[in-house]
Amino acid sequence: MRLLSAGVALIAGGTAALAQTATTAGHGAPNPWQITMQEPVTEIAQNINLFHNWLLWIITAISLFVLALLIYVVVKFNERANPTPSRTTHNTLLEVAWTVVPVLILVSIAIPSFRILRQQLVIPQHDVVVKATGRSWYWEYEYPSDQGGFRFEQRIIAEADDQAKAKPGPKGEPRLLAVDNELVLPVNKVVRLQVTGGDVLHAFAMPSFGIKIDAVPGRLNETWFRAEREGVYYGQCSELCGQYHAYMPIAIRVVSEQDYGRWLEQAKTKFARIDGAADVKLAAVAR
Ligand SMILES: [Cu+2]
Repeated sequence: MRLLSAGVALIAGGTAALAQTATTAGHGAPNPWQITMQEPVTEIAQNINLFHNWLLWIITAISLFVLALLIYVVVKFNERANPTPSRTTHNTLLEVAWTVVPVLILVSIAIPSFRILRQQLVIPQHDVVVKATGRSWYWEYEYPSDQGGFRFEQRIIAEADDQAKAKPGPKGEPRLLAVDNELVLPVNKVVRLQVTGGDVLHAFAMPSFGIKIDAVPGRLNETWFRAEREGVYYGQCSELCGQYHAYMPIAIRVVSEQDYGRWLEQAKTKFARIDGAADVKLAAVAR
């Protein structure tokens, strides 16, 4: 009985802790003991969640159906229950059914799958453009000339000499996800995200936005998002890229339009300009 009440207290405590983490950590990071997907904050992430749940129904139904068939066969057609085996080799109706039904199931998976893929890759009229470059082992962001014209690096918070010794951020940001410079973007605006690799393959992944896109050297991949809630959202490099692959997190702070304007003004003076560098490169090409 004592064990039972201790168990109940543990579960209640765990639920309270979970609720507390959910409110303090915002919507953009995994919670302890979480088994569902991260809370979606874009329309695409919501559609991915719905698609995931639809697939769960389908695979559950198929698994139960196959299990029922197996049990039926074991019980009905074992040697004892069925001493004279049937010599049937073909059944046209059955063969048509087991071809047509799986085709219909696959079509019901393919339609929402391709719809989401199209939604991710066909970019609507954008408000902001940001270029993310994956490097070993950090991210670099560029706001092009008409959006501010600066660039900065985003690195994990760690002991100065060792990336692998990741620390929680100064404001209690989660270890392994806390970064020095967050990527700041406005809420409810279409952000066009350009992704490339600076040295080897990386991948830009942000679960609560429904984004995972490869960062390939020499190639510019594009996608987009419109975050519907302010907050700090965390993601990670999702393509094995070398020794410190696990230590190049992504942090996006989504803020109101006014706060974004204020941050842009500061960022223009704080970070390195790219306008000059771009002009020099163009001049070199012209020559
Ligand atoms: Cu990586």
